Amino acid sequence: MDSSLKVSSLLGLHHILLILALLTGVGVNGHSWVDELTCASGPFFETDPSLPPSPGYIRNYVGRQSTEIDTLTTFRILDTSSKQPVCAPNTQSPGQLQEFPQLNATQGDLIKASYLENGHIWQTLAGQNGPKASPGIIYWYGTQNPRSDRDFASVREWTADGSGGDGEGFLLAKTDFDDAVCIETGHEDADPQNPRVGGPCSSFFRIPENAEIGKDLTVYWLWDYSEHFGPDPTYTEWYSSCMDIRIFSKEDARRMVEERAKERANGNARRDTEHVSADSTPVKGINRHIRRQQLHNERRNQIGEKKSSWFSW
Ligand SMILES: *[C@@H]1O[C@H](CO)[C@@H](O)[C@H](O)[C@H]1NC(C)=O
Ligand SMILES: [Cu+2]
Repeated sequence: MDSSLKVSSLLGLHHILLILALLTGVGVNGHSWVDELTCASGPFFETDPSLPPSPGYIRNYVGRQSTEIDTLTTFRILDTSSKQPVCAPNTQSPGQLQEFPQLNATQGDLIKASYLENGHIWQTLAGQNGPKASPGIIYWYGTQNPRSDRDFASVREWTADGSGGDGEGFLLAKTDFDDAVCIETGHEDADPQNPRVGGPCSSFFRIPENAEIGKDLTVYWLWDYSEHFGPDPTYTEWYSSCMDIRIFSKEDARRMVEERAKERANGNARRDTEHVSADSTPVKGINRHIRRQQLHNERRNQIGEKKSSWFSW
């Protein structure tokens, strides 16, 4: 209780800072990290678009309301040696703020991760990083043998069949950072051949079919941005996000989804939440404020254009 109260008041301060930031026109911007995780298949996949999604989050995620999200969440890796921890100091062990729980999933589920490109794509398209620059590649790795001292180099040795390196984990997927759809809001025309949708980018991976039920799957998002300024073997720039996904049996998952549907039907969903934090109303208010602001910016930037879109963070 004590620590959750502290967290609430801390977030309260962040809200005030965010309002100040919005009023003074300073954006919450920065690098890239995984903001949200959702199931794109399986029992937890929300097929009803009218229901609010309940995403899961990376370890110790602080929320986009936090003006410090960039410094707290960006973890830049400049040294790929075996001494380099794969996770940021505050995410080396499992842990979540109450408002930002971990994702729940079942064996074989497709997982969708969202992240903001924050200029890494549109600036590359605009040629600002040099003619051969690339937004890079995302690698997804998973293990059910988590270690707080897990180092970057040992993760990179893992392979899709699990035989690589120390054999404790798997390469789950490899995708382009640029999903060819997303772009930072306001830059929808950055690629004239391929008009973009303003908002988050997506990358997908699958939970292994043989993941152990009742145990977390620890997942590492590793973004190789070493071609930030074009190919250069002497230049290293990687980023990581670390997360835990709880693996449920299909039966338990279906039961949980049914429970939730019942609670909703009874109108109890909100009241049932264990402790609604004191500042949950400001969160909603700020989200509405951001939405209005984004909508306003979109309209101003894209007046008369059909493909206008905006996203609500
Ligand atoms: C996952 O399940 C736990 C209960 O076991 C719940 O507290 C948490 O909110 C769930 N996460 C999501 C993203 O729904
Ligand atoms: Cu960056």
